[in-house]
Amino acid sequence: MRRRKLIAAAIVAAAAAATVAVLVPAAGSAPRASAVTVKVMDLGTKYTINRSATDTMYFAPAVISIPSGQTLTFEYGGKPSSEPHTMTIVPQEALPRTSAQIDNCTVCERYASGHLKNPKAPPGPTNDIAHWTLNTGGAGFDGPGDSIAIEGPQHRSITVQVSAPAGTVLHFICAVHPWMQGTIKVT
Ligand SMILES: [Cu+2]
Repeated sequence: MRRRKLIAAAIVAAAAAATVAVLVPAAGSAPRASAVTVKVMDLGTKYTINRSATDTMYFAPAVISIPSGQTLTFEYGGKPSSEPHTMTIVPQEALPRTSAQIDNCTVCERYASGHLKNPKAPPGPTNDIAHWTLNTGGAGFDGPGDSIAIEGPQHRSITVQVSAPAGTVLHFICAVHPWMQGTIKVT
């Protein structure tokens, strides 16, 4: 699915693992849950001549806490670019860790190719994202195979309900840029 070539010799894991506070106290009642937004930050590519290229794209925040049943919005931070991104739930043990695994992200293909117009063909200009939400299991984000995508100004934002029960920890990845990874803690 990847668009910008993974030419990076050195990939900066820029995922600042900040945790978002999701409980907003309401006057005279128990704390009230609020929705959460995850943005894609894209600080572009930095080159060091004859040395390396670093592609700086990351989820912000990469680690979120959200009450079960609340909504999660995924959108561009800043101006939407033509660079597509996904938030794809995968099993923790399937997350790519090494450069080789990231270069050849089999789990990305397995869990996110359903976004494509033709899931059986490689992504490209004639086989772009056509399905913005993939659902496996129950409705909403509750386990591997659930995935949402954004691409350009026409699809700059998408919202999904996190339906997994409290106590669940979901791991997600951008299938286009597999070094982009994060965690959803359902409370
Ligand atoms: Cu991405």
